[in-house]
Amino acid sequence: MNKQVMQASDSEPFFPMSNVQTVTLGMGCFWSPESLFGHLPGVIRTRTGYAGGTSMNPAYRQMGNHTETVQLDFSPGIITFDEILEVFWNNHNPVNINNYKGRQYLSLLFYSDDKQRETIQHVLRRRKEQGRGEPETEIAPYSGFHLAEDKHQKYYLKRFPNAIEKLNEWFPSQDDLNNSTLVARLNGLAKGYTNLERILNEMGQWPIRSEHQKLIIDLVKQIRW
Ligand code: MHO
Repeated sequence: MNKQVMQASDSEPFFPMSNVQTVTLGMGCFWSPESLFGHLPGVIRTRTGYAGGTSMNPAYRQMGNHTETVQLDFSPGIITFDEILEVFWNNHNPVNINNYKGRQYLSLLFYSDDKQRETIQHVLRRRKEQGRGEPETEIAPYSGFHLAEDKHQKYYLKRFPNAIEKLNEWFPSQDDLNNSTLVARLNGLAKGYTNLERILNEMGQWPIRSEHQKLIIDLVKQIRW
């Protein structure tokens, strides 16, 4: 593979930066939600981190009053905020994670603007009408996010050393890896939320040059799982 042909910066981000929305979610241990959301078409980037607290410089061993969260950048033309919220509430039980490990694991939802706040109210009303009750989720305006340590980013994908080795050829820095849509999808694959065929089909729709697309598809096919 010729690294000169394509650097990570040529291929990423795969989507225009305009009209990208961000949301920050707490659903318990942040490893799984990063894989869950990472597999969804329309989710552009995922990262794990600490949010919601006031203590300085939180880290995994020193979380203070922060909570494990996953932060998503998504393209609302492909996946709406409403759909993101359904995935969020359908995939954890806010009652069960409260009171467990203090504030490390909480059901949290940090919205970015008034429009997101209105959508949250709308989805909550709809779910109530459907008899799904009022979730015990702390809902608040976004107040910051502290990126978690490298080993907590794309945690399930990192269980596959050959995948990381191959991907490092294209995404040499941890930042490149963190910000990659492809790496987010493969992290979903590593946890069993999607399969290779779906990822390859979706990649066919990505707005990247066809020679780059071919090289990325070759790379993905070479990975030994
Ligand atoms: N200690 C738990 C959760 C880790 S998560 C990053 C485990 O090993 O599964 O809180």
